This record gives sequence, structure tokens and C-alpha cells, in this order.
Amino acid sequence: MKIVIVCYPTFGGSGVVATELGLYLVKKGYEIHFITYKQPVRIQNLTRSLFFHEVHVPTYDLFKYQPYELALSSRIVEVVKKYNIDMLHVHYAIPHAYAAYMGKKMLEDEGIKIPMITTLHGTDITLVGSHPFYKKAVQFSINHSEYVTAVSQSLKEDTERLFEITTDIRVIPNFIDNEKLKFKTVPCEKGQIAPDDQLVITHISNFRPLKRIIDILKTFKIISEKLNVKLLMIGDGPEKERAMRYCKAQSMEGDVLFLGKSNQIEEILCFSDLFLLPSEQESFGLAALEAMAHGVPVICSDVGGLPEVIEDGFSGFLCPLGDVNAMAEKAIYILEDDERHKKFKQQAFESSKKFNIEKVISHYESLYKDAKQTYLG
Ligand code: GMT
Repeated sequence: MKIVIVCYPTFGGSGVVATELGLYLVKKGYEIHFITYKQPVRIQNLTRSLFFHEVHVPTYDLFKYQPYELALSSRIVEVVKKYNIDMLHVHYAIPHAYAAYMGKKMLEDEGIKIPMITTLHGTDITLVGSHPFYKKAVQFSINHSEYVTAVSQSLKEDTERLFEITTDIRVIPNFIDNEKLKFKTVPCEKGQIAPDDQLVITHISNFRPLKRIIDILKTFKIISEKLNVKLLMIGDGPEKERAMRYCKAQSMEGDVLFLGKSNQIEEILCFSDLFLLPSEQESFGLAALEAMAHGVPVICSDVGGLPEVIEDGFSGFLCPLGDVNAMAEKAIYILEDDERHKKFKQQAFESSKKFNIEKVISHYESLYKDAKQTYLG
């Protein structure tokens, strides 16, 4: 089967999920065509069944905003015709679902029928999509997708609450490739990062306000009064500067390392002892699942889809939003006792297996088969 995947090519969760899905499908014999504005970060080599088609947006002075959707729709039409594509799978509704719908309609005009699957990831619904300036167009493109999936039950419910949805939304959670991790021989050394006797607490995100970066620093400060710990802050974004200033003001600079965007997540998670994710909203929390798959317990806020990923008291703890004392208390509880820490690490790993790639992707595959039978005959 030949599938076009439209996604963001960046480090963000939706792009990572789309890329890993495509790579896995290639291994299973599918022909996958990524369409986006840059080669996705997790794709190293293109092959005979793995293609990348760049979307170019010519700039013109008249435009205050360059028309990316237009260029994307045209590229979709071109690729579908050239490679005889069977279906479109778009990740993140804005503007991908809208652009794909336009592509689908243009193709229809030429007598080519193609079904479209839209996967909702979170902020495309909760933060951006439901904004009155976008809502109508987002709702329209969701309702005109042949299939719609959401990465958690919580996101499905949010979508149905915030929009007037006429299409059935199926929940297909995000996934992790435990096998790939098992055979990856990354050196697991703290190196210069921390001495052997120091515990490492990690956070990975895009440092947007909803990640509540200052809560991480406050939580860490309380933990550091009891235990010998270091905090690794991975990623980049608008809150990073403020966070660095906060560390300086609190004299925490020596204990908190800002490592920026990294392609070496596995190397870092390998020696991490705990993961903090105090977000205000999180439809799934892929970063938390990645941590768990590396045997790292997670302390996070009890919001959105996080309770579907983290089992309270087993793979970590869910705490009330903004309650830095509760988060620190749970973190100390896990870290202060070696045996307990080991148990939580093992449990976090066990818990991650629920989201094994093989199992989860079979749901996408059923959808593709169904779409092919129903719409292509
Ligand atoms: O975390 C972000 O803000 C990035 C965003 C994205 O679009 O990549 O993440 C969303 O999609 C991820 C993959 O499905 C989910 O794991 C994240 O929870 C979700 N973020 C939010 O809902 C805030």
C-alpha cells in the first residue's frame, strides 16, 4: 500500500510519532511518502520505499503570511498522481487536514478518489484549533476526513467538547519501539554530566508556557534540599531564558544544566533517574512514555491524557497541577530508597510495554485496510 504522511518535521511529539509510524510501516512493506517543509529529524536514509517530498513556498513581497497550505495542497496532488498513492494520513490538524482536504477535492476533479485520515495530537485542538479564528476551518476539515484518530481518550473527549464533530473519533495511542531500544547499544555513561553518586532528574520539552518550566525548577529546588541531585533540561523554546534567569536568581546554576535540543535522547534517558513533566495540558505526553521505556519513572501533573500513560504509584506519580510540594515529595519518596527506586524503574519499563509499537500500529493498519476496501474498492 502507498501512503502519504503529512506532518511537521521537527522535534515535537506529533512529528516524531508520524515519522516513527512511517519508518515502521516501511519495514512492514508499505511505500511511504512524507510531505513536509524539511526532511523529518528522525529520518536518516531515504530508500526505494521511503520518500521525502519537500514543500517549497516561494516568497512574495505582497504576502505578509506565505501561503504554506496552498503549496502543500499542490504538492499532495502532484505526489498522489505521480506515485499512485492509496491514501493520505495527516498528523496535526492545523493546517494539514485543511490542506489535505483541498488536495483531495482537486484530485476528485480529475477523477481520482483518495481517502484521508486525520490524527489529532493535542495542541491542534486544545490550544490552537479551538481558537475562534481557526475553529470553523479546523472543524470542517476534521468532519471531512474519512477517518479521525486521537492519541488519547482525553483528547477525543476534548475534541467532542470543543467542536461539533460529526465523524467518529477512534483512539489510537502513541507508541514506543521497545525492541529497537533493546538492541540499541548506546553508551550509558554520565560522563561529564554528573558524578556517579549524583541522581539525575530530566525534563524534555519545547519549553512553551504550558510546560510550566518554573514548576520544574521549584520542584527540583525542594528535592535538592534532601538529596544529591542534578537537573537536565533538554529542549528549547520561549520559556528557556526565563528559566535560566530563575536559576541564576536562586543560585541553582551549578545544579541545573540546559542542554538545548538534542538528538541523543536515548543516551540521556539511559542514565536518568527520574523524569518531571508538570504540564498544564498534555494530550498524551510522548516524552514521558519515552522516559518510561528507558526505565525512568515519571512525576507529572494529573491532566489531559497523562493518567492514561502514567500509572499512579506504579510507573510514577500523578500530582495536582502546580503543586510543587507534592511533586517534590513523590520524587523524594521514589529516589531516597535504592530498592524502591529500582522497583519503580522496573515498573515504569513494564508499563511502557502497553504502548508497544507492534500492537498500536496494527490499529492504524486496520484503518488503512478498511479505508482501502471502503473507498477504493
Ligand atoms: O508537546 C508539545 O507541545 C508538542 C505537541 C506536538 O504537536 O508535537 O505535542 C502534542 O502531541 C504529542 C504527540 O501526540 C503528545 O504526546 C503531546 O502530549 C501533545 N502536547 C500537548 O497536548 C500539549
